[in-house]
Amino acid sequence: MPDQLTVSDTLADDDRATAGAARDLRVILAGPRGFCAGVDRAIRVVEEAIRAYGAPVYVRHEIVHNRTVVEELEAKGAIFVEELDEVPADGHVVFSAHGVPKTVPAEAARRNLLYLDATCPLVSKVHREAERHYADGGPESRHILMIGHAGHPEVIGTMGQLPPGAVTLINDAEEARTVQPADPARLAFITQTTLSVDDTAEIVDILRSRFPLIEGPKREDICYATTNRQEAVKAIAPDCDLVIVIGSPNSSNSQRLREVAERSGTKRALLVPKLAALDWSVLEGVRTLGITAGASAPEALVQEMVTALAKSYTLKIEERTVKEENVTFRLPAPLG
Ligand code: 2E6
Ligand code: F3S
Repeated sequence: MPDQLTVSDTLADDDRATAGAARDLRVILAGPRGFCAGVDRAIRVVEEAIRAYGAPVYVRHEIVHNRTVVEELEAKGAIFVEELDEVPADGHVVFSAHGVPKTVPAEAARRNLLYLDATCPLVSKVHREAERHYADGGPESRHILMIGHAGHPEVIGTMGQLPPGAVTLINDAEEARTVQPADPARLAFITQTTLSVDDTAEIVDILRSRFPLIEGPKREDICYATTNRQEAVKAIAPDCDLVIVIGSPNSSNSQRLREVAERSGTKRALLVPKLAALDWSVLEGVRTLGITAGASAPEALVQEMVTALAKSYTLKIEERTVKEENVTFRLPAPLG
C-alpha cells in the first residue's frame, strides 16, 4: 500500500458527490496490524480440514478470538464447541490456536476422534520450554513461574502440559513481589505470548532480582506479532486524538494493544470489534484518528471502517509501518 492515500482512493463516485464540505479527518494506520502467521495458519487448518473431510468439522474453542472469523468459518461448515464431549463419536475436531492441556488430545485419542492441532507453533515452543524446565520431575526439575492471565485458554493449555502443582501463575507485579516458592534456587519462568511487553519486563525484573538463579528466556516468550503490533501502536499514538483497536473483547493481544495505545500518548483508545459496533459520537472533536487491529482481526474489518469513514469525512490516510513481517507457518502434518 502507498504511504499516502487520499479520500479519492477509498470513496465511490456517488459518495464523493454528496461528501461536499465534509470535515477533514487524518487517519494513521499502524503497521504491522491484524493477522499474524499463527492466526493465518489456524484458520487455514479449519478450512483445509473442511475441504479434506467434509462439513461439519468441530473446533474446540474459538479458533482465534474473533467473532467475524468464527462466523465466516461457521458459514463454511465449522461447528464451534467448548469441550470435547460436545463432539460426536465420528467427528473431526480441530484444537484452537491458543493450545490445549495434555488431557485434551489424550481424551480425543481415547475416544478415537480424528483431531488436528492448530496451536500456534510459538505457543507450542513455550509448551516445550515448560517441559524442559520440569525435566520429568527428576533431580534437574525446576518449579515454573508462568507470567500470564488467569483463565485465558493459552495459560490453561500451557499449565496443562505439566502435572498440577508444577507451575505457579504470576498475574501481575504484585504477585511477582510476593510469591514464595519452596526452593528459590530451582526456579524457571515462562510467559503467555500476548502480554504487554512493558508490563512483562517489569515483572521479569522483579523475579530476576528476587531469584537471581531463575532460568528463563532472554527476555520473555511474547511473540514477534504481539511485540511488533505494540511497537506500531506506540509509534502512532502520540499523534492521535483517538486510537481505535479493531478486535474482540476476549482477545488478549487486542486488549493489550488498547492499553499500550492509551499509555503511549493518545487522548483515548477504544477496542471496537467491527464497524457495526462503532459509536460515531467518539469521533466528535477528533482531528487525527489512529487505527490498528489485533492479531486475530481480519484486515477486511479495517478496510470496512475506513470506507465508512470516507463517506462522512474528507480523509487523509497515512500508513505508518515500523517493521515488515514475513513469517509463515506450515500446516500440521496431515494437511501440509
Ligand atoms: C493464539 C495465541 C496467541 O486472546 P489472544 O490474544 O491470546 O488470542 P487471539 O485469538 O485474539 O490472537 C491470536 C493468538 C492465538 N494469540
Ligand atoms: Fe502465534 Fe503470536 Fe499469533 S503466539 S497466534 S503468532 S499472536
